[in-house]
Amino acid sequence: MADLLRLLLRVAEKAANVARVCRQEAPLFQLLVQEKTGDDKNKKFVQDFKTLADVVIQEVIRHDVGAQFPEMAGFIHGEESNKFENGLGESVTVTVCRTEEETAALLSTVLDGDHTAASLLARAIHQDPATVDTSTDGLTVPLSPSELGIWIDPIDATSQYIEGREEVLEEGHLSPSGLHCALVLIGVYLRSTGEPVMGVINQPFNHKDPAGGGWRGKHFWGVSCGSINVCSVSRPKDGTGRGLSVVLSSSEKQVVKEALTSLCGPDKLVYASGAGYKILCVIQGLADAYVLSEGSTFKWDSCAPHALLRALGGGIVDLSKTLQSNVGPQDHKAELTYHQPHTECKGADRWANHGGLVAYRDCSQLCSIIGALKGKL
Ligand code: 2IP
Ligand code: CA
Ligand code: CA
Repeated sequence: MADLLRLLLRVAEKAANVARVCRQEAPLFQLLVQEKTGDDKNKKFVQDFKTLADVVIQEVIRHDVGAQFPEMAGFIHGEESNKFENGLGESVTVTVCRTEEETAALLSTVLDGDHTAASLLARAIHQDPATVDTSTDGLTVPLSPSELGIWIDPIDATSQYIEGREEVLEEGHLSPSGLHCALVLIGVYLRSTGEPVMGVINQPFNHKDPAGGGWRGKHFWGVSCGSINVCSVSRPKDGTGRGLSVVLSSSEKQVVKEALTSLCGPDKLVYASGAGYKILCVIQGLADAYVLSEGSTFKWDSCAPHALLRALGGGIVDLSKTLQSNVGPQDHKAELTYHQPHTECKGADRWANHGGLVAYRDCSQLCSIIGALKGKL
């Protein structure tokens, strides 16, 4: 299934192009950042456009993967629904059509007849992305499409995407907020066990082209399946003696901050936006772990980066299950899985990571964190 990986890298790059186009092209950008003033219809329209960027990206991914792997078509899930109500109260199903013109015509009905904006979006959807350098040659993945399902978060950290603050990233340095926190996340899991087996992360706004050609992205991928564990990011050097560093949401509970300060020291706790970006920081070694005590992330947030962490020898556990369990945190029963909804819940909550989570690269560091939090939550 190395061809699935190559397809996901390509389609994630296409998704990143759509995300960049929405910020770069004036007619789309104005819709994205327009102040929410004016009458209700206008407010709703602006709100809708923000969702539309997400919906369009998710549909592009779903369309392209379903076209090449029809066996997967019914198992490609994401954060967004493609049913859309436009400013006139009409219900429109957003799909990728056969031709660019047809897609533009369909999008125009969602965009209340704004043909310019619709054509710009349709062009990005139908354009082949620049070839992504993947170095996946020689990789074989012993899985078949009929065993797999997919979780998509078309844009994670939407608030950072819309706010759009530009940061210059320093190599080896975690930058807490800004456009670079917005990520396209595509995760693949095994339908039978829910294990994450493949993940692609595209960071559409990694750096500005020095020659003035706008934003350039960066991509990351990983495969973890049986004895095959490959990741585009090499395992960061062991920082023994350096002390443990943990990344948190700025809205994390005070008790958690205090317990982790005792464990790591005050300057080893850092805060960053975006659930996906925080896990990416752990993957890249910019932090050792990400702790979240709330159920505020979903399967589409964690599936893709989880596969990369597993390929590096780490993982993501359910925090509350791990705290309750008598067996050690390495017990794989506490690793997050992706195939079963919480049937007692409604809507997005069916797919929430209810118990919170800890994303880690190193099991012994996970043990220290669990030790520090035991009895505190
Ligand atoms: C959000 C986004 C938020 C995150 C939240 C996610 O996804 O990643 O940034 O909160 O958990 O569900 P925080 O930044 O506090 O970690 P989206 O942007 O897709 O809604
Ligand atoms: Ca998200
Ligand atoms: Ca999202």
